[in-house]
Amino acid sequence: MITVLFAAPALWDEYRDPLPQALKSAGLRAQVVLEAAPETVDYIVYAPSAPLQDFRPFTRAKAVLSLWAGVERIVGNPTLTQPLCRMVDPSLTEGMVEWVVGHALRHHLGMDAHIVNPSHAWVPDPAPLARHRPVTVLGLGALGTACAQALAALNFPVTGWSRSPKSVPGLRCLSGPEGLRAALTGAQIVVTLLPRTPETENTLNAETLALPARGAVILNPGRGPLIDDDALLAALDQGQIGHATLDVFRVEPLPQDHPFWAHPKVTVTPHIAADTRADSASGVIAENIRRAESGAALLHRVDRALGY
Ligand code: NDP
Ligand code: OXD
Repeated sequence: MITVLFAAPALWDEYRDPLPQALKSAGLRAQVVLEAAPETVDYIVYAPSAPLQDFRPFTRAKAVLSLWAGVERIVGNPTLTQPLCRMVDPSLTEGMVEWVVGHALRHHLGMDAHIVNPSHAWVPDPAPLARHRPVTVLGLGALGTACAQALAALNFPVTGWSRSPKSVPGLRCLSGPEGLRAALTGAQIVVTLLPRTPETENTLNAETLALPARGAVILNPGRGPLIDDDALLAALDQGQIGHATLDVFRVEPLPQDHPFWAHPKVTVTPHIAADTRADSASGVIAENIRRAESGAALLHRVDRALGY
């Protein structure tokens, strides 16, 4: 019998049925528990809300399986010696594609001018075709690649940027610190889907925010620290950046007195770009446990040195 410790009690109501069911469907004889003697636990399911911080007593655990894609709150935990896997799940990806495409189209089509038009102004100002609006996606991982491909399928010319070189059909792919400048220069929509690591902090700063086309739009569903808040506010006030739609922040919930809330060129969404859904995430967890039990390599393993 495999013992799976569900270390995210706040999420238990959502996972109580689908997780045991998914383990059973994967052909595993497993029990999912909220508490257990640490030395009896085979796998740990983790979320940032988990009270569990000391992984040392879990001497038998073969993996820590995160319900979140972003692992910045656990990756540096010095007590964690077990392999760490992040969440890569088709539903999460689907949700992110919908958020990114929806917000990109809002700005591309200039929808706001028609949704709020109290003076009933008749100003025919059609949007250019998507093929004339360059988009840059920073981060070409599970989420960034799917979003970039969805935007490219709508004919946006899309540039993607990653740490290591990549080749993705339909995208212009650039990489490394030297590729960032070219990736941002002239972009009219910039999407940030990088993980939070020491290297990605303030990727968008006073210098790099000057590179996109004047009036460009920033969409940040990645992590708050990818952007220097003060530099963004200055770029918005100067008109260099036309609008920022932000889903993630340095402090969440975003404090009531943060200037983003009241800024006319900022849209705040409350970290809802993509939700981990229990049904599909349970299948991902079960598949990884099945693999580990059969001696196969774990999927979506985090590189502790890289931090993602
Ligand atoms: P991945 O790990 O699959 O992809 C990360 C991408 O970022 C990779 O392309 C990677 O490059 C690139 N990258 C990492 N470091 C650097 C660097 N220093 N310079 C350039 N590129 C870099 O992550 P996901 O796509 O699954 O998720 C991305 C992030 O989205 C998560 O970390 C999380 O913060 C956020 N997220 C937000 C959600 C929300 O609701 N707002 C929901 C889920 C995730 P390479 O390909 O070379 O490794
Ligand atoms: C995640 C998130 O990382 O929801 O999964 O932000």
